[in-house]
This record gives sequence, C-alpha cells and structure tokens, in this order.
Amino acid sequence: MASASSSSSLSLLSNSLAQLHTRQLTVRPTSNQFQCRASGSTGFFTKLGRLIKEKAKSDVEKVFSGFSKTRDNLAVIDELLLYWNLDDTDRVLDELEEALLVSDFGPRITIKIVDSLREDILAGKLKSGPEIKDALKRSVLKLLTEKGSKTELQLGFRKPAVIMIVGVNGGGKTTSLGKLAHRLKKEGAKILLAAGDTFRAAASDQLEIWAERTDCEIVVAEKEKAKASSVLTQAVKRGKEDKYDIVLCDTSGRLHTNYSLMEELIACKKAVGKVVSGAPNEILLVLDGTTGLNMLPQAREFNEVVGVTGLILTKLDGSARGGCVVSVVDELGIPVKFVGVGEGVEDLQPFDAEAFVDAIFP
Ligand SMILES: Nc1nc2c(ncn2[C@@H]2O[C@H](COP(=O)(O)OP(=O)(O)O)[C@@H](O)[C@H]2O)c(=O)[nH]1
Ligand SMILES: [Mg+2]
Repeated sequence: MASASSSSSLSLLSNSLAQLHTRQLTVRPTSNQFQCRASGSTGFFTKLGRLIKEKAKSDVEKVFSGFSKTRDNLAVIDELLLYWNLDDTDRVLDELEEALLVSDFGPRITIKIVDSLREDILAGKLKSGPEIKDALKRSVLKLLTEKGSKTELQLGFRKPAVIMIVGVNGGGKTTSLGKLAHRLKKEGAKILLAAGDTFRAAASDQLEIWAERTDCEIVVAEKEKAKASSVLTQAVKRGKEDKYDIVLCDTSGRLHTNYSLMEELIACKKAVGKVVSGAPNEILLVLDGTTGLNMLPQAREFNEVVGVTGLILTKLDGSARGGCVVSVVDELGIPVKFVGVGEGVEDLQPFDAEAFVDAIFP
C-alpha cells in the first residue's frame, strides 16, 4: 500500500494509528471543527468516511434549508395532529397520505407508513398527536436506515481508492465530483481528478475548471475521441505512481437506455480494476432530485449494469421534494451518500438519515 502525502493531516493520523492499536484517539485538525474518535488500527479510509459523517451532523441547517418546499407540504401534518382525536383517525390519515404523496414519498411507501400508523392507533399504542408524529418519524427513519445503512464512503484499504461517478446527462455528475474533491481535500486527502467524459468535447474543460477551483491535479485525454477507459486507466496508474489517496473519475452522461454507452461504463469499471485490485471502490450514481420518482427506473438500470454502491441526490435546493430520497432507498436498497444543495463548491453534503428526518418533519 502506498503511503499518503506527508502534508496531509489524515495521512499523519493514519500513520500514528498504525502504532496505536488499542488506545483511543481524538483528532482535531486545525481547519475543521469536527472531532473524531476512533479506536485501534482502523484504516485511513474508514477514518475519512467517519470524519465526513461527523461533519454531516453539524451541517444540518445548511443541508436542509433547501427542503423548504417539502417542509411546507408536510407542515399540514402538524396542524392535523394538533387536533387529532380517535374519531377523526380516518380523515387525518387520509390527509396524511395525501401530504406524503405530494412530497414524492411514492404510493408504496406512503401506504406502508399510513397502514402501520393506523394499526398502532387502533391497537391503542398511539394515543396523541405527538405520539403519532414520533411514530411517523421513526418509520421513515427505519425505511432509510434498514436498507441504506452504509452512508459512509467505503474506500477499501489500497491506495489510490477509486470513485467512479455515473449517471444521465445533466444530472450533476461533474459538479458533484468537483464538490466531492473539495470536501475530501479539505479533510486531508490527496486527490486526482480523471476526465473520463470523452463523449462531449466541453466536458473535460468543465472538469478542468473544477480542478483549478479545488486546487487538484487532473488527468485529461491526450487526443480527441480517446476511449474513456484509457483515460481512467492512465489516471489510476498515475494515482498509484504518485501516491494519491483517491482518484475521482468523471464519466460521460448517458441515457440509461443507451446500450453502447452502458458498455463503455462496464469497460471503464474493468479498466480501473486492472490497475488497482478492488477498484472502483465506489460507483456513485448521481440522480437529479427534481425528477422525483422518475429517477427510479434510471437508478435500477444503472445498478443492474454496473452495480451502484451509493447515490448522490442533486438539486435538492430547487423544486425537489424530499420524499423521493426515501423512495429511492426503499426501492433500491442503495444508500444515499451525499446530497447536492446548490452549485457552489461547498454545496455537497454527506447524507445523515436522522438529520434528514428531523429536517423534513421539524
Ligand atoms: N441548483 C443546483 N444545481 C446543480 C446541482 N448539481 C449540479 N447542478 C447544475 O446542474 C447542471 C448540470 O450539471 P453537470 O455537473 O454538468 O451535470 P453532468 O452532465 O451530469 O456532468 C449544471 O448547471 C450544474 O451547475 C445542485 O445540487 N443544485
Ligand atoms: Mg459532466
């Protein structure tokens, strides 16, 4: 395993942990307010994932101020429950059902949630409005955590770790990749970008702008119409030789129905695996939050073809309705790892299920 850049605080952390097998460690990198407790010989990447998750808890307001639309739609629930009494149950549950549907929870989940509330109310387990609301929040949280529990990046133990970003055109892949580079770099990782979108001429220019903005190195195709898989191979090789921690690979946007582009994606996946065994460690599918439940067939197709390890839901600052986050996790069993809440460099936030539930049901 290659060692990390000596200037990176996380690399130092990783090295010292190798010597501290049993002791507890508290780390406070100067540039951040987070605190990480880790024990034993946990690896560099496990720690990185954890640090990012810790951070998620403190960024709640920023992440979810974007969900004002969902909050508004769901605010009706508070009013309904305020005056709830047993005789009123059917009407209240009908209205609750509607509020969930309007917020893109999707019919299957909505029925599941409402039916279980009805059962508990009739069994006398829920006796007041606040109790019903708590049960509602618990069931949404359960849906999110049961099936999509691994929200931390899983980066293995070989360096460089490789993350591939995939998804349809315009969903926000390149932007999310840039924001992710910024976040990981801020936590001390040495990042290399790979311009694997060789399909559109302007795509690598766009990634080069992100490379400048985040002060990261980038590998781009040497000639026009280069194969995406060769660009990624070249990048991961360089990542290995120059001891990068993580290589972030952009790919070209494709419709999930486009066969040849899907083939290219498979080729990319194989190519990076030949350079570093176990790579890519993560294949993150970018889904445009504003497409609501339409994202489901797309996600299924990508997952079948390349095996998606995590989701990035973008544009949640716009007209997106938060319920789709729950549907997508429930339908696919793939965790949401990050959410995009704007176009700026800071606008990609780690996903935290508990914070999410508190944000949409304040
Ligand atoms: N408001 C908002 N816009 C976003 C977000 N993520 C991406 N975008 C915008 O969506 C457009 C397409 O993004 P891009 O990264 O080029 O998509 P790609 O084709 O999948 O690589 C750009 O104008 C981005 O600025 C987000 O979280 N919020
Ligand atoms: Mg792109």
